[in-house]
Amino acid sequence: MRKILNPKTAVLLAVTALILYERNKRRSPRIDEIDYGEDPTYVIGHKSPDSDSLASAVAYAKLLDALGIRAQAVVSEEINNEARFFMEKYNLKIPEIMNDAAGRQFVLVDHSSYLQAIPGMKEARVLTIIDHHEKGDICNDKIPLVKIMDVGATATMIYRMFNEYKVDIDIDTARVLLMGVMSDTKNLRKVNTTYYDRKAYQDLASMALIDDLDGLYEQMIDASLSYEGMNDRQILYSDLKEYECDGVKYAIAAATGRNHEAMVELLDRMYDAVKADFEKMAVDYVFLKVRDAQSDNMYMAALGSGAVELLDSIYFNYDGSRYFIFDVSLSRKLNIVPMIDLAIKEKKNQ
Ligand SMILES: [Mn+2]
Repeated sequence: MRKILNPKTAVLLAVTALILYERNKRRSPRIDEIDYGEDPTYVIGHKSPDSDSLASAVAYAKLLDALGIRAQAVVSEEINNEARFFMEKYNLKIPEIMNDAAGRQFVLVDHSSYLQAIPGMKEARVLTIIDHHEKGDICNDKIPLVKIMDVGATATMIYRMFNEYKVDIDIDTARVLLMGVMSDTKNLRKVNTTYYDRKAYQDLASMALIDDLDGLYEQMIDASLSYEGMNDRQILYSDLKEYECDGVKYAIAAATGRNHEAMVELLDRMYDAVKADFEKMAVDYVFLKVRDAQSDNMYMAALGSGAVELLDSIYFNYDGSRYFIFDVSLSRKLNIVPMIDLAIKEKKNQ
């Protein structure tokens, strides 16, 4: 006797088929299934490029290349001293700077929001996003591939993709990816470090043929704290934020020195830069805060009429010459700004 499909089973099978069909439609494509068209594809990280952004862009362009896709890594601005130190130490090519995205097509690594992207990204075509931060406002359903993973470094995700696509990692790529993982996980010491980061770090270290990773990391930190090649003004503006309270405008510039001497030197150089630039800065007060990375102590200085008195009314630690001396380091946002705002208000009420 011929078996006839029971109607209930038939409906169930049809629904299952439909679900599988829909799921397959939404499945992420392989990266070599994406239509890259005729134009070159640029791979880029976020503004103020750090080691992980640089590493991810360089390595992902390599991966695309190995899969037969014409791709070029670029950076948004000059890379920082840490990344530059690493690239120069291992004779690696630093990508060109690109600062207008309009009309071009991109793979974005290590960022997914317009605030972090180079100008013109709204007028660009985004083909892929690979990131380890919160999903940003660039992400949408029209982008063929969006990969977000909660790991310590984007470089870790890209290392995993080389394995997924069975692409060999050459020594230069292993070194570059290792730089990204080391930097973003603080040599595996940062709390964001996952199992995948440790695995990537271990595997890449053996491919990179580098013996003393801890020593290398120390050198990277040292480079990041060197401010080498920067003039006084560049140091002053490298991390300066402006605030306003009751019509009083002020700026707080921050920096970190690798030890006590470096901290004092940085503060003095920034102090000179403020003296030269004070009129142009168009604020009532400028406060400087420089941390000593070795001891975690902090020095501050204050410029502008009444600025020293104001800061001393908060901390009572003015040394009478130039410095305010702290044996802890305070957060600009959490500790210093609220206290300065309070002092400004109190002064007005006197
Ligand atoms: Mn990163």
